[in-house]
Parts: sequence; C-alpha cells; structure tokens
Amino acid sequence: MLRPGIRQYLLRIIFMMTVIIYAHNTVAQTAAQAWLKYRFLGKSLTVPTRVSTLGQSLLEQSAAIELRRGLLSLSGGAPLEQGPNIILLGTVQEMRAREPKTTVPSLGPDEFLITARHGDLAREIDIVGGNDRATLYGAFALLRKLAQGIDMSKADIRERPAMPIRWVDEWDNADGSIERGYAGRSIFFDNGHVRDDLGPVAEYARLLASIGINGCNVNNVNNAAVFLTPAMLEGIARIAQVMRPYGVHVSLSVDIASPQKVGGLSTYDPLDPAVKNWWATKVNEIYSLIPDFAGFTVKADSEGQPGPASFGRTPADAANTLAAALAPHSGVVLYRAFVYNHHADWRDPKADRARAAYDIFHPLDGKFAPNVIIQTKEGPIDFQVREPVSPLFGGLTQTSQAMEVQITQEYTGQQRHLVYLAPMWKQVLDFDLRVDGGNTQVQKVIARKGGGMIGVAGIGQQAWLASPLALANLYAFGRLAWNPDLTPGQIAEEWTRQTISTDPAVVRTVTKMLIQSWPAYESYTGPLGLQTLTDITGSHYGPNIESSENNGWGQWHRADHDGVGMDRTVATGTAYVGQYSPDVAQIYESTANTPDDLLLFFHHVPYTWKLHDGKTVIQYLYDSHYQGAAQAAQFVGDWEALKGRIDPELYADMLARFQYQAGHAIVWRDAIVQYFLRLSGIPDAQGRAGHYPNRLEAETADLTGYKVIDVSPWEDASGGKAVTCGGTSCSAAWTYNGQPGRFNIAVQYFDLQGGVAKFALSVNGQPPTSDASWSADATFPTPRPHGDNSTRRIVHDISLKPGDTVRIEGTPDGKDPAAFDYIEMLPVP
Ligand code: GCW
Repeated sequence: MLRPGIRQYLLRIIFMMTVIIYAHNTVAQTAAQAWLKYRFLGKSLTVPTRVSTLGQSLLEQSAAIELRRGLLSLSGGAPLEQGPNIILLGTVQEMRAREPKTTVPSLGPDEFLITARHGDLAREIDIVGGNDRATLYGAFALLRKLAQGIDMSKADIRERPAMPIRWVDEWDNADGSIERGYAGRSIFFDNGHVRDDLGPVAEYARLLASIGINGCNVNNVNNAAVFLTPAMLEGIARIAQVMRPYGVHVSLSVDIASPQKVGGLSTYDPLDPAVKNWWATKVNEIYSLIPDFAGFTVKADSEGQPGPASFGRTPADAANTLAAALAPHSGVVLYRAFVYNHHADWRDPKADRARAAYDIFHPLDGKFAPNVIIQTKEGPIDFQVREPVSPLFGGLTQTSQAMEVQITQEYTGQQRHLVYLAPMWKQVLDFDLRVDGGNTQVQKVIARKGGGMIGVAGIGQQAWLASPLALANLYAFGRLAWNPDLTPGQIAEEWTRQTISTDPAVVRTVTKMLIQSWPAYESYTGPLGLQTLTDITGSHYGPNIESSENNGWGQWHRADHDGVGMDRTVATGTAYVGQYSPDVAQIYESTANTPDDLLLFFHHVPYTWKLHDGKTVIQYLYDSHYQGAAQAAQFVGDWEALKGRIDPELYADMLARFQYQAGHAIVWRDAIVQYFLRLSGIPDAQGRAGHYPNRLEAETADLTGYKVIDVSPWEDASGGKAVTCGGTSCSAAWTYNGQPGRFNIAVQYFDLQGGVAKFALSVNGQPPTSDASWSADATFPTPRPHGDNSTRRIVHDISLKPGDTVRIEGTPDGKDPAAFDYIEMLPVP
C-alpha cells in the first residue's frame, strides 16, 4: 500500500502527463509557444502553492486553474502544497464577506490587489478583484512576476487598467485567409465556417487575458457581410463561449450594407426606419446567442466598402443607427475614422489623404451617440514606419476615441524583419496634442469616456505570429493598453525573461536588439518621414519607390529631380498642419522646428537641404541606408552571441531570420540609394552608392541557358537587370580576376513561389564547400523577380585566385525560374 502522500503525488503526475499528452494531441498551438511558458527557474517559489477561491464564477475558476497550472510548471512539477499556506482569490465583496473586520478597499472594474500576509501559523497571498475578471488579471500578474524570478513573498501590488477598451482586431476572412496576416491561416475560420477545432482560440484567449486584453473582434473589416448570417452567428457564439472563461468578449466587423446584402432589404440607408429595425432585430438575435457580445467595428466609405455617403448620410448617421440597436445590451460601436478617397488627384498640390479623417470626423464631434467610439489609426496615413500622430485625437473633444495600431507588421517587414513596435506606440501615447493649453496626451484622450486601444493582430496558425520575436509586439500592445506608463525597455525585458531566459546577458542582448529594431528598419526603408518606400499598390513588403506616385492612393512623397517631400504647411501646402492645435502646428509649419525624422512628411525640400546637424538630405538618405543595413547585419552577430544560452531551436530559427533580414536590408538599401542617386544626380560623398566593386553582375556572366531580363521596378535589382532560366537547367560563369584571397560569396537570387528552384555555386567545376548548394524554398510575395523576393545566400570561406572560374548553376522548378541578380565577393575579415 502506498502512503497517501506518495499516492497523491503519483496520481498528480499521471494527471499532469495526461493533460500534457492530451494538450499535445488536440492543441498543437499553445500559449506556451508564446510567453506563457512558466519555465522552472531552478529554485523554489516564494509564494504558497495551494490555491483557493472564494467565489464560484467562471472567471474566478479560470484564475485558480491558471494559477495552479502556472505554479506547478514554475515549481518544476513539484506537487502543489496541501498545508495551511494559501493563495486566496476573490472579489472585493467576497473578501469583505469572509472577513467583515478587515478593510478591503473598493476597487474599480478590472482593478486588482495582490497582498502578502504573514500570520503566525500560515502565509497567505490574497488576490482581490474589483470584479471577477480582475481576479484573473491578478493571477496572471502574480505569475508574470514569478516567471521572471521576482520574489513575491512580500507582494503588495495594486493595478488597474488605464483604459476600458483593450481589444485586438483580427482581419480574418470566412474562407480562413487573413488580410495582411503573415502567420498562416486563421485559427477561427475555414472554408466559410467557424472551425471545428477551437483549441487554439482558447489558448489565444489565455494569452490575451494574461496581458489584460478584454475584447477580440474576430473578422476582417472588409468582406464582413457574411458574418451576420444565422449559420455564421451560431459559430461566432461557439468562439465567444471558448473565449468567455478568459474575460475576452467577442465583437464583429459589420458591413454597413448588410440590411441589403444579408437582410434582402432594398436599401441600407441608415436613416430608413426599415433599416434601423433590421439592425435592432439582428442585434437582438446576436445577444440571444452571445449575451456578453461586445459590439461592432465598422469600415464604411473606405477603400471600396459601402457606406452612408451613398445616401448622403454621415458617419454619425450610420454609427448612431448601430449604436441605438446595441445600446439596450450595453454594446458599443467602433466606427473607424479610416475614411478617405483612394481616387484622389495626384496632380492637385492641395490634395492630401492625411487630411481626410479630420476633415470628415471633426465636424461631427458631439453628434455621436454615447456608445460610439471613433477608432483612429495612430497616424494620418496608414501604419507607415513613421508618421506624425493623427490630429483627429485632438479634434474630437466630445466623442469617445480609440487608437488603432498594427501588431501584424504590414508595412514594417511582415514579421520577416525584426521590428519591435512598442517604442513607436509609446511615442504616440505620450504625444501631447496641446489642445486648449495641454494635458491632452494621446494616452489621456483615449482613456476617457470609454475609449482605449485596438491592436490589429494578424494571429495565425503558424506559431501565432510566425516569428518568435514578433510576439513581443502582441505582448507589448496589451501591456501598454493596460499601463501606458511602462517603457518599451521594461516591457521588452519582462517579455524576454518570461519567453526566452532570465539570464541577464540574454535579457540585455534581446532587449537591446528589440529597442534598436524599429529605428534600424526605418533607416533602411524610409527615413526622414518619407514613410515606408514600399510597393504601395501591391505587397507592402519590398522596395518600390515610385509606386506611391501617380495614383490616387495618396501616399505621395513627391520625389523629383530637384527635391523630395510633401508640402503640408498652411502657408504653401495642403494645410494639413492646420489640423493641429496652434502649439503643435507651430512645430510642423516651419522646417526649422520640424524634427528631422518627419521633415519630408511635412515639407518639400531640395536634396541639398541641410538637416539640423548640417548634413544634406541626400547624404542623409545614403548614410542612413548604409547604417541601417549595417545594423541589420549586426543583429546576426548579436544573436550569435546567445548561442548555448538559449533554447537551440529558437536560436536556429531566429538566426536564419536575422540572416535573411540582413540580406534583405541590403536589397532595400541598394534600391533606395540607387533610385535617389539616379533621380537627384548627386553622388554619395562616401562613394558607396552605385559602386559595387566586389560584385559580378549576372548579366555580365558567360550565360548558358540564362536570359537577361529587366527587373521592375528597376531599383530592385543591381543595375536593373537579372537573369532567368527558361530550360531545365542554366548556368552563369565568370573568370575571377581580382586579388587572390579568401572570400564569402554572396549570391543574390529571386526566390519565387510556385516551385522550389535549386542553386549551386562551383569554383573550377567543384563545390567549394558543403553549403554551396541550396533550395529557393521560402514564400515571398510577387510572382516575378522583385525586391519582395530578392534573397541573399552567403557561401562561406572560399579561396579564389585570378583565373578561377566561378559558376552559378540554376535548376528551375515549376514557376520558379531560378532567377538571380549578381554575386558579390566579400573578403573574409
Ligand atoms: O493598411 C490598409 C491595408 C488594408 C486594410 C486597410 C484598413 C483591412 O492595406 O488591407 O484593410 O488598411 O485598415 O482598412
């Protein structure tokens, strides 16, 4: 007979193993793949591990389950305590009822206390919530500290969220694709239905709750009509059920034309009584299925979506019709201010997309129902690498507002480049619009009247955001929405400790890399306020500088032979600057006051214009691209220093990503530098731009089978040309006639979809190293040779002497023609 203690222990292990096996079988995608890892830190915990709840509510039970699970894992599987020491969870009311004599302070919604008490006989940690969801937030807060190795034996914490709306938006389509998502397919939908397996959704809800996110808008703002059909709503109710235990409320994007498209009415005029009635009935149907439904998100009169303008109605008319239907159920309308004309006249020097949100919404201030929240992107254009803060945050004083930011890295490297966005968001949150004398920081504006922060997440089935380090952005979004006073560095550190390691050297390096990543990306993709110089009408990924111009999309930078930048001043430009308060306008109206990093957003200047430190604009463009690419290369070295200190799989995964990024940063650098060199005719004072002495262009090689092509845009290939193979195999050969020495040879090739082409490099007919052949097996946008898919492979340490034959052999596959651009001999340092 086993002693009861041992028996319990064994039973517990069997239980845990079952949970683990079960979890592995059913939920391939887990929160542990993100930051909820709860690694054993090699020491015993500083808190009791027996967990008890005072109440029975779903959320309090979730809090207890999360705590037990986290504590068990953090203590390396050692059994949880049975003795008198305890972590006790309850709401304020429950705590007061338990101990009428103690003074439990009143707490607001979602506010919690964590207090350690040391009696004579027992130790106790109380987690007290202003509501039951707050007990869950308190549980996660305690675990967050413990997972970082912080001593919680004397815990004394009181926290409340800065703003009530803390939502993620998903741009998932019913077919399971995700607009601007870079991590595979939807965890919510497939083939027109809600997925049967919602295991990943539950895990996602855990992740969201752990950082205080309380809402999830599950479908794309485009293509939304189908989501209001009865069959789909049944499925949405299943999603809501799965997220409910974590306090994450579900909301839906709606198409304003739904009364016609789904309801069969002859109109969707928001002021038509039949339309109003249709919405009220539809909303009642939703609440009968989902009693805690959060509300609607609306994209209307924007980028081809239908809207109230078709009936001469305003956004307020449309928003208020939805708001009236939702109000009896306490639901809200997030009406997006992303409304603009994408057929603007680019020849008109006064036309300016940046003006649109303010021009349309400012006059409507005071006309919105109380449960309408205007949702505004953080900048006036569209999630560019840098923009000024949207003036609309200062332009609505009587209306609730939410700020929309992007976690999915649409214009910031699509998760293939490391770009930690917290520093950008923090700058916006701290920006003071100086309306009527001040104290109008964005974080204050959005925190009042039921507003908040929305993060467009792009979560998918591939490890949530595909790149492990990209998850720092989701984490940081939640942390900043909870507490905008946290610094990006603090957030990076706590994320790293929980996710990667508590080893101080690792924390220091990863934090440094995260903090350097946004400025680095900016400096090689679009500095000085040029915005991301990417393919505006296509992928939004690689360089394509002219794609911003000569079309109605309005992301113009107005680069020509003499100068660059968009004049948005009141004096001579589009008068966008006049949308800011006088205090802020005086910063941007003059070139002298405008910070260099936004100069070209606000002003059109000659290339010879001197920045604040005396450097010319053109020289800054050259220098910044070389510096940025060098920084990207440095990330490889920084990461290599972590070898042996972190999980080997993570090490290898991220190393490959950083190597790729370093190569793609060179594509960006060369494209922009070549472009502005040709356009301005002004050489780089350091002689780098346009001079690539170590490069052998494919088009100059002795070609067998390969054909020379023009690449479009020309700046995306070295010399504007590349070679492509029409047959089953082709080759390009050069006779080396430089100095003898040892080289790393970079091969710049185009990795196209629809096949896995093969490449091999040989010297005098022999493979010089074991890494000299490879497959082009990555997945990039754009089906032809382009900056989106231009990729660098480095074959290391090859001895060359004059007269050697260096050859590239390409073997096409399917639609991938083994195209390449050049090779470059990099002397081994
Ligand atoms: O950033 C742009 C994207 C669109 C997106 C739109 C929006 C959902 O390129 O894909 O559509 O913004 O925010 O509505």
